[in-house]
Amino acid sequence: SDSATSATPATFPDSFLWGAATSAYQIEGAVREDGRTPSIWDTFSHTPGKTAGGDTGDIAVDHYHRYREDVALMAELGLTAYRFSVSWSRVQPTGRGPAVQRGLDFYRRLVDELLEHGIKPAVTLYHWDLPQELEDAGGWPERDTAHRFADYAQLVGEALGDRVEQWITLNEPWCSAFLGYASGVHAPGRTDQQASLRAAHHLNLAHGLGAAALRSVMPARNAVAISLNSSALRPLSPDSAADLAAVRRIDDLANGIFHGPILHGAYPETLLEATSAITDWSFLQDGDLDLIHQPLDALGLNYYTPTVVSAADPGADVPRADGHGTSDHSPWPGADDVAFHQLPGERTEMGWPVDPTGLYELIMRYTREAPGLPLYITENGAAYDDKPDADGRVHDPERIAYLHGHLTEVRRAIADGADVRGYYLWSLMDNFEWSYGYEKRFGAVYVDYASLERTPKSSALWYGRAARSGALPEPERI
Ligand code: GBH
Repeated sequence: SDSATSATPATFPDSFLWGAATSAYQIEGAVREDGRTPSIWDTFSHTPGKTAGGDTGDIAVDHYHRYREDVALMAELGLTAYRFSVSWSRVQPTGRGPAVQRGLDFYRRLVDELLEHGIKPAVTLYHWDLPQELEDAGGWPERDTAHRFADYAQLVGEALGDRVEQWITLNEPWCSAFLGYASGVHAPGRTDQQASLRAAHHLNLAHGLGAAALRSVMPARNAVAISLNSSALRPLSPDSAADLAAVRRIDDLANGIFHGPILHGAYPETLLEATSAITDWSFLQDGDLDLIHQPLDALGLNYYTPTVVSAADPGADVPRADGHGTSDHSPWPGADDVAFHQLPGERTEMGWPVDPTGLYELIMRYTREAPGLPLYITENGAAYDDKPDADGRVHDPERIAYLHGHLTEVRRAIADGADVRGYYLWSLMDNFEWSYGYEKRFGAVYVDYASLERTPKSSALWYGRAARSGALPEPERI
């Protein structure tokens, strides 16, 4: 990136974590083993027409059986941290009641394997796979789901709190609420804007109750965080007042609806007003904001691409790029007068424009908004059309360039005073990319879906070198 100046130090702090991330449903497979029951993603992926090619996570990359090999690979590459998620329906099959020990044992073995290899585990409790029984009882639009999550958080905290220091309550609640309940491109596939706003509030409540439950059972040294897909927003025309107003509308619906209550103990007034035709927010009860506004030890930012918006006539046939498959339903409640655009220029295989400056902007924004709160980049990465060449190697120079560009912006932010403690590449290996099935490859490690054989791509080797040296190798060196 042009903006990274030569004044930026070449190296990252010694304690910087060089990680990779995954999530349970995307990699584990073994969906019927050891007492696990279906989650909303099992149901959704088995519903015809919901995922590309009808792909499901039934086998995924069989990590449940191959975790030792996967941990060994991470260690060989030189990674120092690994972020994974726990499958709720493996631990608590009905979403209620006591824990299934066989389910927890898998995560105990995984964590022990990581620690033996000197890799620091970070556990995400919820990466979109609600036990189906809880959805049958109403899912996230129901308040009780937040209490069920707190019980589940306590069970996992009791089981792993002695050996895992880094905890993340929820991954990207925006996706759970608005892709799951408004646009319907994610499980459970509902298209009800009012339900999606209720879901967002109950996810916030789940975060707060879950954070408190974790703290009540874990050693005080452990850190509790949340991972948000914070949007870097840009007006289509920077000089247009209407486009700037559209940025503020979407900023409330993308960022403020989560950061507001979690970091500041309040929803933006402008959000409550702009959605008042959809809901009166009567599900927001006295005391909820205090419960949500728990002390946090860190904030996780997931970043892929900026979001460009403009004002549009309501009802006009505007492009609606939600980057997650197509739907006639918008994931933005009450924002039918906003249009979404893609930046010109380079795109990844998802069609997402490459612009590392959005990551710098977000880091600096949250450095200002939450002074003193350590930040982690809990996801960043790209899908490319990777294929093994004749000698079986996988060369992915575009991914190396993507990682180099984004890590350069992280380093620039650190030089400018941001407290970024680590980076988790999305993803360790190719996996089930939700509605896109196995069509999109985000891995630094290539997976042959016939043999399930793993092959590090050149980006994995490049990233491993960065991890070992604490500095970014020149992209053209590999
Ligand atoms: C992450 O979601 C997930 O945590 C991970 O499981 C997944 O595999 C990975 O990214 C890759 O997709 O403004 O309407 O265009 C990323 C989800 C993608 C959500 C971009 C917001 C833009 C929404 N984000 N998206 S829109």
